[in-house]
Amino acid sequence: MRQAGRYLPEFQAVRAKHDFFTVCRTPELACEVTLQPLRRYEHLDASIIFSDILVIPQALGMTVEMHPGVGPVFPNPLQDPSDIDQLQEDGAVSRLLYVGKAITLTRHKIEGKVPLIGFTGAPFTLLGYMIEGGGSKTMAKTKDWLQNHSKDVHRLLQMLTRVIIDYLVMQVESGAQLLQVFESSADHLTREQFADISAPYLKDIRNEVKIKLGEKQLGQVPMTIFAKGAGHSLDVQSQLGYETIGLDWTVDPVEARKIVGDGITLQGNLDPQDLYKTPEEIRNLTINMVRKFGKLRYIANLGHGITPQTPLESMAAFTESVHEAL
Ligand code: 1CP
Repeated sequence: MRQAGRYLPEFQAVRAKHDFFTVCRTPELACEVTLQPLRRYEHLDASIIFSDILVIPQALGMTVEMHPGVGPVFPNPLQDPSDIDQLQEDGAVSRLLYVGKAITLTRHKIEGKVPLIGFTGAPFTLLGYMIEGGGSKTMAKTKDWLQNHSKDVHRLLQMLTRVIIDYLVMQVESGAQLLQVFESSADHLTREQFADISAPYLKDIRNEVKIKLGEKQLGQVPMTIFAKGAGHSLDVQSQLGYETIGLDWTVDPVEARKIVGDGITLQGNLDPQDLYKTPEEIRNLTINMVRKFGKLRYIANLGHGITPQTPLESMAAFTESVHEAL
């Protein structure tokens, strides 16, 4: 569950005492909030390390703040392509070792009960936040860069790709058992743009991570791509080498399966807003969802992040219904 913690009162209690990025940077706190949903809900089958995709821009030297009720804010976003030269690629992953420490501690504390997922933002999504200075409905500035500074856009995407590869390898060295790559801003891209500025980098990430894990004799871990809003490019996504493709709720599971074939796991895709319905309605929707995906090569999940006001009993209804259906 993306940003799953924020609907839990026990998470809010930790946040009342500590700034968001302090929680990310303090392995004991990151571990504690990672474990909270597992303590509350007996039917969760996996866990995702508490962190955020925006720790990478921070490690490159940018300031990122989490403003309550607003979300992430960059006081000094990239304004001009020359600002790329100020980013500190050297040593970026060494400044993210606290994520690895949180993963190792959490792996020990989970005691094998469920697997622990590591994650990263994908290059285009991170670039968008770095240029917009936070979340954006229009991505107007990013689209201006795509139009007018195409070479610099690719230069920055390449830099982010290099950092992401080493960051993911470090997460596996630290104990992550599956890696998820979030291309959350793909919904701003056309099919042509997705093929140009997202897919090639996603493919490089997958290939290089697998090569580096092999060289370090770390075995292999499955990788998931979640490209929100890129249901128009499932054929392209299925060629990237990821074991799992995450679907948002706009994609029909039966149609998706036809396009990607039988060799790839699908993940998703209940609309998070459905969790505001009654437990009985949630149960019906969930059972119907599992029926459409089928029980083979399937990871039940929401189609995007859970929203902060989601009733606690909705998550119980959702997870229980998944187990009932399986
Ligand atoms: O469930 C968990 O706690 C797991 C940790 C996790 C993950 C996987 C968090 C903690 N963030 C993320 C990923 C993340 N962060 C994504 C990719 C997934 C997605 O598409 O939602 C994105 C886009 C972000 C950026 C971000 N961080 C946003 C979205 C802003 C926007 O543009 O709309 C927000 C609201 C955050 C804050 C955040 N991150 C995580 C939590 C628990 C929160 C809530 C804020 C808080 O506690 O103050």
